[in-house]
Amino acid sequence: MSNRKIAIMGAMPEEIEPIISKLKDLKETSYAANTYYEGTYNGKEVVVAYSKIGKVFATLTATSLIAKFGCDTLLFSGVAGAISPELNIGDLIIADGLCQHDLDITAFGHPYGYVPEGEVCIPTDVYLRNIAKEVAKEKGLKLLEGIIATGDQFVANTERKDWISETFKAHALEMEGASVAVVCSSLDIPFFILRAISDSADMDASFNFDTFLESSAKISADFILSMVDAIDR
Ligand code: 4EH
Repeated sequence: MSNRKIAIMGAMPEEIEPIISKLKDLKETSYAANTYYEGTYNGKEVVVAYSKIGKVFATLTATSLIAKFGCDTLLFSGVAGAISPELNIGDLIIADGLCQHDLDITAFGHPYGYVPEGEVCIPTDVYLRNIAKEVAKEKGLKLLEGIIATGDQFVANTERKDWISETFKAHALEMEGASVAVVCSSLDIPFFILRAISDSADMDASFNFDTFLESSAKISADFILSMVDAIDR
């Protein structure tokens, strides 16, 4: 049995509710204008929170989970807009790397997504990715692996989506993952980003998002809980 303290983070209440409802020994703590749920899942210690939407809130929550609550591993669960045509609503994607599609100091000759002393694409933990592949195999689920692009925009147009696709070779997009990546890589905490597709970031995105948020969030949350069971380091 590992004695790790695993952070499980989402952005919206719908993304973490299916996880909180399965915890034991639940204790709620208010911190930094948010609620943190400490508990156990099959004997493993976890701390769960939703950040609220976007990069700044996600940065605050990831930092708090690590620096205030003492988590030493971070798993993100949520939904995303699809870029890759291979991804349909409800499909799962794990990030091999995260980039910020709205970060732009190209006026100084830098590439999109880059600032000095940063990285365009921050890789996720290989051990956690391998656990995800084992879980997917066991459950007979399709699991895509690719770059996920993050920005403070709900993308609902194909021009922007195609630009992100070409510029970052991204397979999916959302609004929090790269923040978690910056925080965790800076603090040397192994992290993992899982997303189930809720829409395709096109003109139907807001309608599909509202329709599929709950069901796709649950697909991602259930998978994350199986990963918690499988983590044995
Ligand atoms: O946390 C935000 C949510 C949308 S904004 C990012 N999440 C969902 C992932 C996501 C996404 N991000 C950018 C799914 N589809 C996306 C897309 N573009 N097309 C939101 C949602 N509901 C109410 C208010 N804000």
